[in-house]
Amino acid sequence: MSYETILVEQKGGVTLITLNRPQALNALNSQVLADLTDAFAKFDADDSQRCAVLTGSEKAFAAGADIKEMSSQSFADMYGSNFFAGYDRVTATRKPWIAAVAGWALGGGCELAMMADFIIAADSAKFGQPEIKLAVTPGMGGSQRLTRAVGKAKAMEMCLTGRNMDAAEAESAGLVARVVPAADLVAEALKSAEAIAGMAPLAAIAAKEMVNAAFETTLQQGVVFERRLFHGLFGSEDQKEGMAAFIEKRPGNWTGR
Ligand code: CO8
Repeated sequence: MSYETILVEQKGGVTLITLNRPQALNALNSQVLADLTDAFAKFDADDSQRCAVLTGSEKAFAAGADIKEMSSQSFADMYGSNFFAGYDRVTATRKPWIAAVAGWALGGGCELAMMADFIIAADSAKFGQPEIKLAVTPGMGGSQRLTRAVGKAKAMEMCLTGRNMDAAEAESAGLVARVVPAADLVAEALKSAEAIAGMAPLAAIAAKEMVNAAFETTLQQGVVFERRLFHGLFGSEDQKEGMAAFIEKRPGNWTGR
């Protein structure tokens, strides 16, 4: 399947999606949204695919929503079309996916990266929510996900002043899982994705669901949700296989059942 604004490759059980609008530093226009939602839906529906990596270029993961596309829009256009609400379909992806970020991840680019299950950053990565400089605000979840990731002080400062965070600060603030040399970014992200793709698929989805529940529930509700999913995995063939494989000192052979 070929797309206008992204490249999609399958590498074993891992889908690599690369944003590909170099002339606009991967700015997110409506075509990118259409392409991404289709690619993520196909990834989620394909039983041969277990984890995805979303990346950009060396210079930019994505420099934001496309300002040229948005500039002349009216309130009625934006509100009437529920502009960019389609990204909810990306966040509804059930299988795990990783954002591999080099260069600029600004505005909607930072927000798209934060939709991932985790971010691996190149040492060149720069994260920011500069929308205030355009007399608007984050609109793809940045005020919520950035605040949950790094806390109120840094999120408020970034949203109010437009200050960027470099990779080292993003790691120490908890925005990214780890920082790697820029030259190794995609290889490192693929390595993590391959590790996830090698896990029993139902357990991987359950782990993702329960960690995400931590942001939606009280501690007690979250703990009960986790326990119920844990109990539920004992209804899977892979749980029997996984524990037998441990006892027999051999690798597990998963069926996804
Ligand atoms: N939109 C459209 N085009 C862009 C964007 C963008 N966000 N960013 C860069 N480009 C284009 C430039 O216009 C330029 O094109 P051209 O050559 O035709 O003039 C090309 O990409 C290269 O950019 P620069 O020449 O500016 O490259 P520099 O290396 O000098 O600078 C920067 C790189 C610092 C990243 C700079 O391009 C920049 O500041 N970009 C804008 C960053 C920004 O403000 N992002 C936030 C956008 S608003 C947003 O994301 C809202 C999200 C929420 C939407 C939710 C809707 C519900």
